[in-house]
Amino acid sequence: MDFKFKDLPYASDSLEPFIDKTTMETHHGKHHRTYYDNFIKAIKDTPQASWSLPEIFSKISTLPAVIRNNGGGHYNHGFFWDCMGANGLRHPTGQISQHIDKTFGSYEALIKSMTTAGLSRFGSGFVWLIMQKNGTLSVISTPNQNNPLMGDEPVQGTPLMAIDVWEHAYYLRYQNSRIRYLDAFWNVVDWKKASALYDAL
Ligand code: MN3
Repeated sequence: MDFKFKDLPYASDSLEPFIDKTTMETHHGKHHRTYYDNFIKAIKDTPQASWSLPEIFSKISTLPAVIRNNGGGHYNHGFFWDCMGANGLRHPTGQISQHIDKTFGSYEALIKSMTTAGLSRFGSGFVWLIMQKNGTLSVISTPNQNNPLMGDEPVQGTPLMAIDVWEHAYYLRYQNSRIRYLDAFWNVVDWKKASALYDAL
């Protein structure tokens, strides 16, 4: 596989004031970059160098922790950047919107569910909206750099939306207040990718 480290899909200051420029630059250019570099180093000259990320994640329990942590870190951040945008689609539309209403009652209830999941995650991790194989739309959280594609996660599925709840995602602007960061996130959310992923299922 040709694994790529991509630029942010928007200017690093374009999510201000909700997510600050320094956080975006550090988070993308240092944290994500380090996961990426360490992932590439970890798979170099191994069979995994020719696998796709979903293949690697499906067999993650058989692979070294360094691949889990850094491969997960690379994928999760790449996914997360696309979940935000300066001119994002701030409200889900179309089929995914109908499914959200049917499952959670309303978009506001989904926000509440993802916020609660983020606050309940002890330590570091991610919150996800996923589609399980059986067609159930679910909010889950994963520890560290795990994700819902990993074969040993208790609830697995296709990621549609992600929020990074590691302290490095919010500490500079919000210090220890994860709730203020989670509240701010919905001002910069972009549902375009989630809608497209849903429609492609
Ligand atoms: Mn992060």
